[in-house]
Amino acid sequence: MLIRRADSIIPSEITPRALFERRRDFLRLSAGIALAGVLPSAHAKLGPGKSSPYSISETPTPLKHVTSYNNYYEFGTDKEEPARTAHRLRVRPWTLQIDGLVKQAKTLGIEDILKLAPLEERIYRMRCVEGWSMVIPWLGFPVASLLKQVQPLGNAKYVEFITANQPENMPGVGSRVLDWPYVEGLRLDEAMHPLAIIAVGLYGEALPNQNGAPLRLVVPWKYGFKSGKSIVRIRFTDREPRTSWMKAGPSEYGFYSNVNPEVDHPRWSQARERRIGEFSKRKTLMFNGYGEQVSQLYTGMDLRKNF
Ligand SMILES: Nc1nc2c(c(=O)[nH]1)N[C@H]1C(S)=C(S)[C@@H](COP(=O)(O)O)O[C@H]1N2
Ligand SMILES: [Mo]
Repeated sequence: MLIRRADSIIPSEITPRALFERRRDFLRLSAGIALAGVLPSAHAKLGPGKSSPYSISETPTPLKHVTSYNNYYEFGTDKEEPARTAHRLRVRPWTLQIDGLVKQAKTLGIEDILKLAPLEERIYRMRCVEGWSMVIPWLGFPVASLLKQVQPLGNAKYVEFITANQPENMPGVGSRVLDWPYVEGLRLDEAMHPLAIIAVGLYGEALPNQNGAPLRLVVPWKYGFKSGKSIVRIRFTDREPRTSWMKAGPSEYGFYSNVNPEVDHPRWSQARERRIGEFSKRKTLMFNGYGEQVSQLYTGMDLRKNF
C-alpha cells in the first residue's frame, strides 16, 4: 500500500519539463558515449542545466516524434519514410564548401566545423508550412560564426544553402517532386541573425540522419522548409536565390516564408497549427513567436507581397 501511494504521487510531481530535464542531464552524462568521436570537446563546453537565452520555455516534443515524423523528401514524401531509409545517408567524410561573393572561398571538413564555435542548446519552436509544429532542443552554433570564416564581399546580399545529393543513397531523388539538390536561401542579414543556427545535434545527441545530419540550417521564425538539411555548400550571391520550393510552386512558397498567421497558403489557412503530440490546435504566432527579435528585419516590407 505504501508503495502504491508513493507511485501515485510521482506522476503529479514529475512534469514533462522535469522529465525532459532529467533526460537531458542523463544524456549529458552519457554524451561521452553518445557523441564519442563526434562532439566530445563541444560537449565539455555545455554547462549542465544552462540553457541559452534564445531558448523558449515550452515543453519539447518527445524525441520519438522528432525522429519519426519528418519531412526529408530525398528519402520519400511520407512522414515515416525518412526514419526508415535515412540510415543510408553517407555522413562521413563530410565537407562544406563556402564560396561565391567572398574574399576567400573555403572548404571545411566536418571535424573543423565542430571546433569553430562552442555548441549551445537552443530550444526552438518549429512550424511546418503544412500546419504542424514541434518544439526541438537543438544543439548548434550561430550561422554567423560560420559565415565569418570567409570574408563576404560588399556586394554579397544573399546566402544560398545547397544540400546533399546522393542519388545512390536517396530513394526520393528519382522523383520529380522537387528540383534536386534541395536549395534554400536567406538574405544575408537574416542569415547573420543570432537566432539562425547550424544544428549538429538534438536532445543532447548527434543529429539523427532523418533530421539532417551532419549539418542542418535552423531558422525558427520561418516555415520549416527554409531549414535545409544536410548542407554541403553555402554560396554568397548578389541576387535572390531561386529555391527548390519556389521552383516547385512560386505562388505557394515565397522567398521569405516567414511564419505569418495572417497570410494564408493558397490552399489552406495558416491561422492555426497542431503541435505534434497534442490534441487541440493552437493559434499560430506571427514570426512563430519570434517577432520581438526579428520583426525589425522586415520594417517597410509588405509581408503579403513578400510572403
Ligand atoms: N534537404 C531537405 N531539407 C529539408 C526538407 C527536405 O525535404 N529536404 N524538408 C523541409 C521541411 S518541409 C521541414 S518541415 C523540415 C522538417 O524538419 P524535421 O524533419 O527535422 O522536423 O525540414 C526541411 N528541410
Ligand atoms: Mo515543412
